[in-house]
Amino acid sequence: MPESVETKLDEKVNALNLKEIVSEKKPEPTKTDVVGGEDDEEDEDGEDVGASGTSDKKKKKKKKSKKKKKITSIDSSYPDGIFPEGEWQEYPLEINSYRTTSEELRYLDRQQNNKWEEFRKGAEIHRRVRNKAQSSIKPGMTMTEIANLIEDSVRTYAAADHTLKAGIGFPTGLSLNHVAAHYTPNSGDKLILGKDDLMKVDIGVHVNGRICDSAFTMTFNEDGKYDAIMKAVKEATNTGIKEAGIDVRLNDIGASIQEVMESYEMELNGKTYPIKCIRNLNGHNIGDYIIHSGKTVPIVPNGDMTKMEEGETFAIETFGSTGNGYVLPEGECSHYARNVDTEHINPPSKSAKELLDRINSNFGTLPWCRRYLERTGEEKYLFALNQLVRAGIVEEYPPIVDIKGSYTAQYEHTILLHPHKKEVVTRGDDY
Ligand code: HZT
Ligand code: MN
Ligand code: MN
Repeated sequence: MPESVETKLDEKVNALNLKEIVSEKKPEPTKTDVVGGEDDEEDEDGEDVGASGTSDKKKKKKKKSKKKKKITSIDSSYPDGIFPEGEWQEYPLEINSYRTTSEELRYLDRQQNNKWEEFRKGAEIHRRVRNKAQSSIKPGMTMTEIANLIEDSVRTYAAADHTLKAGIGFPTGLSLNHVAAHYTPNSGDKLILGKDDLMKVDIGVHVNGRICDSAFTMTFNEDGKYDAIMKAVKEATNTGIKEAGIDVRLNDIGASIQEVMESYEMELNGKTYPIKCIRNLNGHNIGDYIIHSGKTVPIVPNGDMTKMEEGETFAIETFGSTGNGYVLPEGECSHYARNVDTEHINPPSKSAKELLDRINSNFGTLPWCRRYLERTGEEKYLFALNQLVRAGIVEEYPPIVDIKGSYTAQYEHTILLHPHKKEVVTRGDDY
C-alpha cells in the first residue's frame, strides 16, 4: 500500500477519535479458500482451453480448466495500482460543453486522482463480485448462503487487514418481491430463494471510505414474466445517469426518470399493471465513509431546485413497482449505521458504551448489519443496541416494502462528477 494511502487512513481513523482499532476476530479467507461452483466453466485467466479437442491431452486440459476458480486480492491483478476507468459521459447542459475539452479542468481532475483510483478499485471489485453472484446464485440456496458468498468474495478481493481500510461498504441487500430494499438475513434466517422470486442484489464496496454503491435485479423464472419491470427500471436508471451532471436540478432528474419508468406496463396472470416509480425512494450523495450525505436524487419530480455540483459523487438508483409505488418499513431490522454528529450524546449504559466502541472501531460511520457485529465477537448485544437506537446514536434502516403480492425492481450505479466529464464508475458489461 502506498504510504500516502496509509497516512490518509490514519488521519481518518484519528478523526473518528478511536482509542484502538479492533480487527475482526474471524480470519480473512486464506489462499486455500475458493469461491466458485463445481460447474464453473469459465477459465479465469481467459486461457484458451480449446473448443473441439478430443485427444486425452486436451480432455485433461479442459477438465483442469473446470477447476474452481481461486480468487485473490484485486491488487494482484493490477500491480501498478491503476484500475480500469468506468464509462465516461459528457455533461448534458449546453453551458457545460466547454468542460469536456478544457485542459485546465483535466489538470484539476488529476490532482484528485488518488480519490478516483480508490473508487475505481472498489468498482472493479464490485464487477467481479457481482459476476460471481450472477453465475453462482441458484434457487434453493438460503439467503444466508447467498450473503456469505457475496461478502466473502468482497473481503477476499479487498484483502484488507481492517474493515475500515477496504471491504464491505454496507450490508448486502437481498430483498425479494414486494420488499424493495434493506433486507439482509440476520443470523438464523432460514429463508430460501425461490425460482419465481424477484431479487434486488445491492452490494457495497469501499476502499479507504470511498463507497461504490451499485445494485441489480435477478430472477430464475424462465418465462420472462418480469422482463418488463426489469427493463423499465434499467432504462429509468440509465436515464437518470444521462440526465445527471454539474448544475442539473435534482427535480429535473426525477422528472426524466419517471417519464421513462412509467411508459412501461406489465402483464401478470392476465392482469395488466402499470410500472410505477417508488416515489419515496431516492438516489443520494456519497461521502467518505458516509453512504448518504446531503442531497437526495428523486425518481419523480419533487420541486427540489438544488443542483448537482463539481466533485460530487452520487448513487443513482431507481425502483419500479407493480404495487402502490410507495414503501413503508416492515419486518425485523438488519441494517444499522451510526448517526453522524452524535459524538456529544452519551451512551445510556455501560454495555451500550462498550457496544458503541465496538461499532466505532469496526465500522465508523459505514452501515453494518447484525451478522457483521457478530463477526466481531458480540453475542448478546440486542438490548444495548436498542438503547443506542433510542438514544439517537445509531439509526435503524429496516426493510422497506410495497404492498404484499407486488413486485419491485432496482438498478443502481455510482457516478463521479469530475470537472470535465462524469464517470459511471460501477458500469459493467452486465448493466
Ligand atoms: C442506508 C443504509 C444502508 C442509503 C439508499 C440505499 C442501499 O434508502 C437518502 C437517500 C445502505 C444504504 C443506505 F445500509 N439508502 N442505497 N443502497 N440503500 S437510503 C437513502 O437510506 S438515504 C436514500
Ligand atoms: Mn445500493
Ligand atoms: Mn444507494
